[in-house]
Amino acid sequence: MARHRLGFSFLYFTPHVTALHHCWFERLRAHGYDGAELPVVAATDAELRATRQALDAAGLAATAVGFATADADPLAADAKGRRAAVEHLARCAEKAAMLGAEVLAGPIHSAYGRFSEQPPTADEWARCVEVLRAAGERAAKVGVRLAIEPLNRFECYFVNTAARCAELVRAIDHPAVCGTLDTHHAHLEERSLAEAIAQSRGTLGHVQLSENHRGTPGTGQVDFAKALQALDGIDYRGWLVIEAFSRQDPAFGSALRIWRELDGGVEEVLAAGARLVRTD
Ligand SMILES: [Mn+2]
Repeated sequence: MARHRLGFSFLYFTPHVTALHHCWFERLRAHGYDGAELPVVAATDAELRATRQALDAAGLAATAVGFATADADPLAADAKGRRAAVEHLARCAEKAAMLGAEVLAGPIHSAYGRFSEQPPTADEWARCVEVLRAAGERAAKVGVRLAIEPLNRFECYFVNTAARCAELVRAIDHPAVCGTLDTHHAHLEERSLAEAIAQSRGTLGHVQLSENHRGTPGTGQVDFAKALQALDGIDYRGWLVIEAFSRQDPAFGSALRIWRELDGGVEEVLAAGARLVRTD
């Protein structure tokens, strides 16, 4: 199996990383991780500079995670809203670049948590293509790729599957725009994880490994060995980021519908995540 760079998402701790969280970088390194996946939407420039310094000191790289918001929605019917979406995503890409990240993943296709209560329309598709192409052009200028993440039906209505994400990436047709696959969402939406990955050939730029229950990876129903094998089958060379959620930040935990303990602590999650990927 190809050796992938292994990351750990700090959304486990918080949607807003500050110096309080930098102590975990050394633990990631100790467990064999190559990088941290860091949320950028709420981060200030000063925080990003401090985080970059702490990453460098620990010998870690970064990937970034962001999302589209209600006032910066790529699907907005008005041109002003879509311009705001391009600016928001361009700004997220700039923040990613400040961390030294080359990829910004997440649900950047539509405002997180907003539902039209209807299936997606052709007009929405056209707006999304236009906005993400323009945002990709801006991201390319700072050396960042936008990696569109499909979410399950309970978190979004616009991109639920790998096939639709691949179709969207092909329609956008920009070298700085690619797709993400998160095994948690795929577990809910796909007929087969292997088939979903095969359908992502040529468009997949980022992978998040996450359990069906969002807790310690390897303790649930997701077949990670099969996913890794399928990723080798499409010659995937990008990051593998361990994504688990908790109630360490109670408000964020509630927003993500985490209502119980899903793990035995961060050390357990870090070790289990590394074990999934570092079989050599
Ligand atoms: Mn994810």
